[in-house]
Amino acid sequence: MTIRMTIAAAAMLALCACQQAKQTSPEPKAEASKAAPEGKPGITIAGGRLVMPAVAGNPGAAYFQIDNSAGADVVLAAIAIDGTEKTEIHQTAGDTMSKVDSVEIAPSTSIKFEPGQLHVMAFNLASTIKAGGTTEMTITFADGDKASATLKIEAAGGGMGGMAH
Ligand SMILES: [Cu+2]
Repeated sequence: MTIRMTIAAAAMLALCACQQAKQTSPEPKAEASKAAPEGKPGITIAGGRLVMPAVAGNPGAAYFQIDNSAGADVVLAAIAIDGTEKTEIHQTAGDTMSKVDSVEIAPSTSIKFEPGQLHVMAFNLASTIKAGGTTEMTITFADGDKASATLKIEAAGGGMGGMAH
């Protein structure tokens, strides 16, 4: 009798522990999917465009605006663009541009990637990247979160100046 009660009590304890664990464990993160663009709470990406190089084989350049209305700093760590082999974040200063490893966006601020300033160089464009089309950009933040946005693909020299490398 005593033994049986102990086992029953242990089983109940185990059940309780299990239910508690279920309640406190965070929701699993959704898998990356092309059908459902990813978003990061408080982060808005607008005006995304990818400008084709004037000379085929040269890198293209991507521009967009990113707003941080989250209550904390977010750090943009990497950018991937469908149909490009790799990207680099660059900052233009005078006649030169240098690679930037990460971009910090303070709370309640926005940062513009634009010609002659901060921009994304996109290397080895696939033949699917054509002016008039669109492609997907996915930003990875330092905390591992991602946000994606559609980029309009524009022909070279869209009135905003070229990108000399
Ligand atoms: Cu550049």
